[in-house]
Amino acid sequence: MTNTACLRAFLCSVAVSASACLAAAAERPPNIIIIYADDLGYGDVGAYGATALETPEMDRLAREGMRFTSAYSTSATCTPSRYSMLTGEYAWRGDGRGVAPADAPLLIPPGSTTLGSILQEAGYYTAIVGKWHLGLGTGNLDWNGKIAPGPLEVGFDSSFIIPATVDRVPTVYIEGHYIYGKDEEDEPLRVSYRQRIDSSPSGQEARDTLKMDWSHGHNQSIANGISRIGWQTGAESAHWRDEDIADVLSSRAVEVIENNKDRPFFLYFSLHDPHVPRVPHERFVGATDMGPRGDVIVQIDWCVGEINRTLDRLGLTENTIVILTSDNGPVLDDGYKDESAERIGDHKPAGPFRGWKYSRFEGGTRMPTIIRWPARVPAGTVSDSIISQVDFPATFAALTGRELQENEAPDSFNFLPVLVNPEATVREHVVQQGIRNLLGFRRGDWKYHHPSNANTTAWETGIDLGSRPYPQLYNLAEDLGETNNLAEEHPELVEELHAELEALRAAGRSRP
Ligand code: NG6
Ligand code: CA
Repeated sequence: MTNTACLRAFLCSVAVSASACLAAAAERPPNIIIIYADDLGYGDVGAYGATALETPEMDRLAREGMRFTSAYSTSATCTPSRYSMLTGEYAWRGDGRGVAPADAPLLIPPGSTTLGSILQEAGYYTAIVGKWHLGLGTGNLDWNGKIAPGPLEVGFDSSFIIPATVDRVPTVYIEGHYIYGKDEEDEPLRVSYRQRIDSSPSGQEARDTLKMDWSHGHNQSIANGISRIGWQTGAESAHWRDEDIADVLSSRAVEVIENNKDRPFFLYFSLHDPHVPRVPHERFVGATDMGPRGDVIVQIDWCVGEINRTLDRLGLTENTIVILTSDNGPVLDDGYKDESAERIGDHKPAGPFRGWKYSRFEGGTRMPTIIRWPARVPAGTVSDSIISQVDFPATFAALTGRELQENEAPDSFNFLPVLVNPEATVREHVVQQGIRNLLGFRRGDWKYHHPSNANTTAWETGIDLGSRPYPQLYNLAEDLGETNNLAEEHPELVEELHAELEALRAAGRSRP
């Protein structure tokens, strides 16, 4: 079948009437935009119950689309979640896919099947704007030459990225294969996470000059008055101003949409907020009573609004799939003194769940997730079906009529059926990865944590990762907060879930 015929078959199978089916046949494939927040929690969004801040643009997506209560990132940190979302393979299947420094070699081998390559094959223009955090180059990266391989070698036609995180050096954007905005006379950029290469004072030494003080880590090179993880020198003309990152990324995202309004496009809009350092633009300072963490969530909402307004203006809203979600759970103090804990009040960043970023408790990976596609997805619906971000490749492959080979996207399930029927079940189980190799396994309403002797707190954050030397078993139907360990009452179930997790680990795949 051709791509168009396939799309037509899917649309017809879900269309309610023959005339809708005919209309669908004439339609071009939907545009796809993933708005990926960084460390945004389930409880941080109005549509998920937040009242301490307002998120009208995200709430609009929920009103006009489907809101998920059991949608997961694969992991409780950034790098593995993004790896899984783009490749359709659980990141814990391989080594070296934990939180990556900016100069880690590219984690996705060039030429792999990725979400981007699948959509390229289907004729989409594919773009990434924002945080990458999956490594660049092949080791010993020269930041002043051609920076490759990177996004352009794994499925993106254009790329404007923050290489790792904003709290890590280098503090420059990369456009295509090159540093963006560096004056030619400026000193070359050098980066090291191992040794000091910088003669200017560090965040440790010049602590009293900092715009935002650090609380743990984050005390090496200073840029824009904020000290970071790692050392850098040179390329000062290219340094970003943290206050402008949301504006810069949004204007790039809007440009991608405008430039491609006449053909199908996929935009991976990967925000920095509300990750640390939390530095809202001046116009958002004081937008909430919660300090910078609340203010940058309002700033995210503005970014979502930029997408909404652009789609409306260009008449693209109806046939664009917009997915709003986050890469891992929330965190308060993640290394800077930004009053996030002191001013939290009654706000519950992880909603009803136990655990935070880094943790295999639900709060680490159960993500606010809204999918709007006015042409197909019923408005104002809520789905409790289990889906995961690792499902994006299979879902969009199905949408474009591409069959996946057995070795492609081996953990990815097609969730198109849920988009037209919120009660459909497409996966019975999902694996949740915390740091320190801690895995959680949800099947139906049961959540199993395998026993582990790993240290249970994440650095100075004090976050409970869920590590215990004995098994844990929770019934999420009555205990969303994972407080009542039923492992001793149900030893047979513990054994069954343990065996199932081990089997899908050994099989190298979990899609049947
Ligand atoms: C940790 C950092 C944290 C954050 C995280 C990555 C320390 C003590 N903590 O190592 O601040 O940068 O890595 O976050 O350095 S993530 O969302 O990109 O995974
Ligand atoms: Ca993150």
